[in-house]
Amino acid sequence: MLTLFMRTNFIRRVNALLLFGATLDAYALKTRNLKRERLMRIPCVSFLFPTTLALLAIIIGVSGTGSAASAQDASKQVELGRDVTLEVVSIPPGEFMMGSTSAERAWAIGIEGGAEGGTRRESYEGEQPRLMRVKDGFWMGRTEVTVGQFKRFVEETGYVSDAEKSGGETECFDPEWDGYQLTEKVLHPWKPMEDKSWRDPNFGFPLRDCYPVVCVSWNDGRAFCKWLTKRGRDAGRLPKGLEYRLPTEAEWAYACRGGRQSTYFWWGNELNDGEGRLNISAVDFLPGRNKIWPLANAPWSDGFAFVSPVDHYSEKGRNGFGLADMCGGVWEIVLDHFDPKGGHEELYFVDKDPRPVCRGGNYFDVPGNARCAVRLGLHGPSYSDSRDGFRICLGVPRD
Ligand SMILES: [Ca+2]
Ligand SMILES: [Ca+2]
Repeated sequence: MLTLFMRTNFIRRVNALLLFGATLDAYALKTRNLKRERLMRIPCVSFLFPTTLALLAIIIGVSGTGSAASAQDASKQVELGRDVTLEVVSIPPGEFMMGSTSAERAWAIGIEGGAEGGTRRESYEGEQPRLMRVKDGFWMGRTEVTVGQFKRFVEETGYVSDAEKSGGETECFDPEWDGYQLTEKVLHPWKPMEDKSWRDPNFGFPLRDCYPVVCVSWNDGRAFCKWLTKRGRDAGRLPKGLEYRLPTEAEWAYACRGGRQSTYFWWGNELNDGEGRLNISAVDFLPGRNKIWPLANAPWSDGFAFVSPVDHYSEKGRNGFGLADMCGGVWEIVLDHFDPKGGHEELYFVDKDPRPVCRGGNYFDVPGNARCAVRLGLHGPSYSDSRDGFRICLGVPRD
């Protein structure tokens, strides 16, 4: 039985990678009108190598464990200039379950999950898990976009973020906050500030290039992606038919699960197995205080009360696709507009009052709010705060 299971799994893995290789081959074929020697020089061809290597790794059995561990070998560095790079990882097409079961939602608001019960947040995950397909392979940032990467974008373009515009604001941690009255409702520690932005998110400690960029909006994330696309095209390094953009909600949710169909977290259902894998609300003192977040539920130290360097937990913090910080770190704004009834397989946009979806929970969240299925709608496309960032993907255009 086990052998049969392993063989079926093996065939599915190979099929998935062959399909992804075929998708990339299709892009290469589109460029057939180029001379062969020129074709050999375009990066599209170099994109094929990691896939082939991953496939070979599976065939010769050196890919490690897990159906998607093989994909960890398929990565590529995108040059942003001035020695700044952004690593993308290949994600094969596949299926997953969007949403969560009632048992999972009950856990999320229980003792371990620690999320506030009686809110509508659980219903946002959808009635029940729904099978969804991501039919095109794509590439995704290994990590959330960092301060250093966003800085390069601003250096080169002079871009002014939504929070920095006249009348703009962003929500940051209030240093005066003292919300430890646990017998009553815990007061929210974030408040709108006009003079803060991604350059200074008011953490109270120096900003580092290796932190995820925060205080950026859906608009800002899209502008960053457009810059990446233009940069790649201008340099002749972007395969035809692909663009940098925010991932769709389905792509993000699928990528978060790292090859699994449906578990609370990308490593499984056990919270304790999350130790050393993610940055959420744990038993770490806030800077300058001898207190932790009042609702901290993870019973270990993860080293950070606020943001942590991206990929800080390295191999142990990467999911089956090799992606870091998909749960925790900072919330990740995706391309879709929020539908309170649940996420969609195809890109979902509304005409009126769009609210971008963000995913994955953050450093301030309890475990129940840092699951793969958790989703929130932001106030609007220009809204930002110091718990939200984004991650890019490279794929077929979606809007
Ligand atoms: Ca933490
Ligand atoms: Ca994250």
